Amino acid sequence: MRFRQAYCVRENTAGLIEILPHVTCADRLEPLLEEHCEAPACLEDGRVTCNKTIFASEGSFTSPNHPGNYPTDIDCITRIKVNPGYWIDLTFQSFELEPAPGCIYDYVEVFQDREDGTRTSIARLCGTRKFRSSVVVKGNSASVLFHSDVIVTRRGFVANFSELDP
Ligand SMILES: [Ca+2]
Repeated sequence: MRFRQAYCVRENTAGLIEILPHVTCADRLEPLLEEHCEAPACLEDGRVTCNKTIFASEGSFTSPNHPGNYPTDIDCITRIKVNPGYWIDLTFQSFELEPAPGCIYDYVEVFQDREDGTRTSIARLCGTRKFRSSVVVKGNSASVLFHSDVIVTRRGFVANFSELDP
């Protein structure tokens, strides 16, 4: 048996794609500009293993299948939560994604998540970065969306995060 995990996304008024919790999807109050559901591709073992939530003061995660190439047509959301009152320092120590102007094909997008459920895009990254790249999230909750389109893959990334005393 193969399992798929579906989730809903919408484009907000700023033109950013937001991932909606199922409960919000089913019982939303505000009309949406656009809404559709996407089912990520199944991985080899039949389970989608790339969505996860990490509650820790520090940790690391990688793109799926790293250091092998990531799969095509996949979306992974890694939610990070550190202790209240701290910020998040997110550092990519290895980063190799399909390059594109505007990062329209494959990308990593870092969001700051707020307590009221809103989410702000902080950075969208793609291509190859030879040096460590850091993104600071000025809050204790973040989501990192990794997206790949239907063709061309690379090795992906290794990301480390730690809490930052503002
Ligand atoms: Ca691609």
